[in-house]
Amino acid sequence: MRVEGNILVVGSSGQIGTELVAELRRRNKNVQVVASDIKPSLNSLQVEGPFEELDILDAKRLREIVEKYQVVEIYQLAALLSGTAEKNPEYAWKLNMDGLFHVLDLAKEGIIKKVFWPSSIAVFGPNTAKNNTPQSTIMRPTSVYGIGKLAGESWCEYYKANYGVDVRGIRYPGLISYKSKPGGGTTDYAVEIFYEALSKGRYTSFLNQETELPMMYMPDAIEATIQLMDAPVESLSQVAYNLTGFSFTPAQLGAEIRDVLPDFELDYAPDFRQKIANSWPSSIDDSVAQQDWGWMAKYSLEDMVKDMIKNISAQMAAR
Ligand code: NAD
Ligand code: AKB
Repeated sequence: MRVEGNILVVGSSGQIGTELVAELRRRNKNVQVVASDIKPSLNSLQVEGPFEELDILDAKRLREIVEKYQVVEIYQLAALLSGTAEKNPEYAWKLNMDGLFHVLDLAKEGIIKKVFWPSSIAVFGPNTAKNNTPQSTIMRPTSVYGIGKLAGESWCEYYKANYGVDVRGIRYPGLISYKSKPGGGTTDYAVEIFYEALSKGRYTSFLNQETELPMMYMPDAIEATIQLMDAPVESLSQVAYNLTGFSFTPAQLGAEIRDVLPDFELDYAPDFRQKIANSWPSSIDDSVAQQDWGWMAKYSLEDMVKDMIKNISAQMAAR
């Protein structure tokens, strides 16, 4: 894998960071992959390698860490996700935007050579075509989280066009994983359901049965992130790429789980996250990512369900 200096992952104790740090360390034995978060996690401390406590709102401390480790590449993952952001819009805007600026400004100075900043399907809104949503279309997000992601994408384009910053991103769909729990998003039900199915045999979904959303299994998301960061800069036409694995509704996911656990029971009690989900696409067209950097997801819905049940069962048995 191509990396010309040390790497910093900000927000490393979260759902993506936990797995990304481990995979970056596995693939880059010749460089230091520094994990950092406002809070350490058992996972990040267990994975061998440096960890620094960092509040991304503290630009001075960020610079100190970058200088200490001679970092040239930053993955800026620290954020409030859609559900949590809706409960605290002012702080969500501050964290999600200022965190990005602190990293982009180091890249503008030339200290950082490459930045990864994740966007989301939340950039789309209720006026966007729901099915097979294209890369470029009407956006107009209605959640505070989505407004921040769209503004962030525009700032990334601005820094790229005006200061030559190499910044890359993915509009991740809902991510499903078992190594670390999700951090307060609208798609979190699709992870919680597995833990409850295996521990209680039943689950109450906070989204209604017909809410279809785009999703992806975490191994594909990690692979995509690393592939995008490895792609030649000349091949990239976007700062934030549409990406998808598969789409399903809570009812369809329940039926897949029932294929493995026939007694599983599912009911529905939609809460405030239903409104957010209703404003997002049902399925995503990721053909631009396929064309620009050869993206292709590996996991199907059925593969993901079997793998989640196998791994969470093993975790529970080991307790
Ligand atoms: P997460 O909530 O699981 O992790 C975020 C991490 O950031 C947490 O460990 C938290 O402690 C840390 N953090 C919070 N405030 C911080 C601060 N001030 N300074 C430093 N660290 C701080 O989130 P995630 O799911 O890993 O998402 C990472 C990024 O990917 C976010 O930008 C999110 O919007 C984006 N994304 C995630 C998904 C998904 O389904 N997980 C989908 C689309 C986009
Ligand atoms: C969330 O639900 O907030 C995230 C996302 C799709 O951005 N999982």
